[in-house]
Amino acid sequence: MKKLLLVLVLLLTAGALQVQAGNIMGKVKGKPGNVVVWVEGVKGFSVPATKPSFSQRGMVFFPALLVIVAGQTVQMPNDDSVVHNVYSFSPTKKFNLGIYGKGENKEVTFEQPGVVELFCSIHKQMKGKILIVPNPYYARIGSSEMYRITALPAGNYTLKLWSDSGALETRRIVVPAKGDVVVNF
Ligand SMILES: [Cu+2]
Repeated sequence: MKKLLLVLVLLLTAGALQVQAGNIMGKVKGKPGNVVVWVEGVKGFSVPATKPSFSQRGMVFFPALLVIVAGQTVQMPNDDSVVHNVYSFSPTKKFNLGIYGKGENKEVTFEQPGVVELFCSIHKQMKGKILIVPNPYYARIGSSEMYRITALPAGNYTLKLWSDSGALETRRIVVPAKGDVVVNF
């Protein structure tokens, strides 16, 4: 009898600890430019340990738009045979890496969410953007115009849509403990 009780208690505890998670999916139509959808207000996630690359290659920034999670560090290697001087005046993150040459790499950590515009003081035509989202629950919209953000803890959140052509939209959403919520833009 005691053993049975112990088994019951263990089963109940395991059930309570199981995270209830749902998915957000939908379609984004007719938004020009690079479009990103992300969730605000998520608690209890870890920042990816990877260090994405935002390089100088062929006299342009590559990629032209990089999306990262707040707290991530970005590598900015010079893959050209000429020197560059990468800088940002954006309030989200101001920095100036100084002049550096072929094969050299510098790293920048972006602590807060927002948009950072990057330039090179030597080559005025060089322009790039880094979008810093608050957590790993985001999706870039590809040519299918579909997106899916999975395994989100159940709860109330704000869903944001951003485009580098200027669109910014906000939706209040409720993520169920199981299954999908559909949000179209
Ligand atoms: Cu340059």
